[in-house]
Amino acid sequence: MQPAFASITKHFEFKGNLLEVKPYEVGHIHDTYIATFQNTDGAVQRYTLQRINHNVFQTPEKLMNNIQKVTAYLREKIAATGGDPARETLTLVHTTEGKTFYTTPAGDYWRVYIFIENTQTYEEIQSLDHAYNVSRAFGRFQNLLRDFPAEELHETIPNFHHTPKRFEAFLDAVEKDTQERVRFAGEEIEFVKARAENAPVLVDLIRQGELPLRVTHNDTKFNNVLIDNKTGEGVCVVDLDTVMPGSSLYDFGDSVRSGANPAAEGESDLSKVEIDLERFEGFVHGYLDATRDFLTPLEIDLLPFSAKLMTVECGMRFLTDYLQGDVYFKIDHESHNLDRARTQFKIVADMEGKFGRMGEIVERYR
Ligand code: GN1
Ligand code: MG
Repeated sequence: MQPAFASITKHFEFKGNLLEVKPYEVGHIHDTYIATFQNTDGAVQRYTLQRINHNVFQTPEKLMNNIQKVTAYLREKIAATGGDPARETLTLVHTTEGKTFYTTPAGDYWRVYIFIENTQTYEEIQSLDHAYNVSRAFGRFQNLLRDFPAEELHETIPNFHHTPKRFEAFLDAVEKDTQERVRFAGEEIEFVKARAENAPVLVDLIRQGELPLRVTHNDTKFNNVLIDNKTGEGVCVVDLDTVMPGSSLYDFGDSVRSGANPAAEGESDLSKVEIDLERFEGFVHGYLDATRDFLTPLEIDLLPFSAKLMTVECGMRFLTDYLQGDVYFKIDHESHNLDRARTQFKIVADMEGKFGRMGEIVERYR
């Protein structure tokens, strides 16, 4: 059943009359809609309306506080460098009470952003330029936030990319086997266990001070960059829920995981799934064009490893959710999370075979 939109939109500072609301099927976490309003002069303005998943984000107020701070900071930085803040970062619409979200009597949390026109996201990488532009946009995002005071940000999902803790949660799900699904996932479980030694590499280097802690995006799926319809450039980075202290390697690694495989994230025909090295090159080139000035040599050395680790981690999270009965990610068929896990592990296996070539590509652009 669709929510009663008028009873939600009336709490926000909208101009004009609500014409329509349409579901917008993106992401595995929140419920997203596009709301169209018409002003008295006839002009039409679209907005993105989201019901925050507060099972995943358990402190929506703190989450929205982060987003408010980060977008305000970005707006200033973008203006100072001659950019257009209305297009290059998200703008929240406030409630009539001046808040960044509205809580319904039933306890749902809603927020609204102005829709950035003449841009779109894609569910597949369109070209090598697209890979380059997505990656450069994520790199630029990190560059803009270089001096953001990290201590001002709340950790919206604690230990989000703490791979060893993700690994422990996975082992616990296998051990408990509440859904009796372990019997369907024997090979996948072994695949993860065989890579256990990779899990602590990045968190250990951060703890030892070898890798810098930065303010990062942490959810750099390629469809989290709005692409300009005319120029094809990456205009704006969206989905700011997990912006918090992290590693540049989480961001680079996850963008490669999501975008360098030409098949869908949950593709069940594994023969279509691989790491495409040309796309990988696009990601490396775009990312380094925006970050080469400030990344440390070790961060650059670890780019190929980060792609592998973030793909293992994501696959492990899908598999954990499958074993726990699909309580976290939205699914559209019973084995969806298992299919997604298999896809990730096929990418990992392919990366292991091409690891040397991935390293050579990084050397060419560093
Ligand atoms: C989720 O929000 P969305 O769908 O872009 C998840 C990411 C995963 C991704 C896998 C908060 O991202 O961590 O990499 O699914 N976000 C959260 O597709 O868990
Ligand atoms: Mg997200």
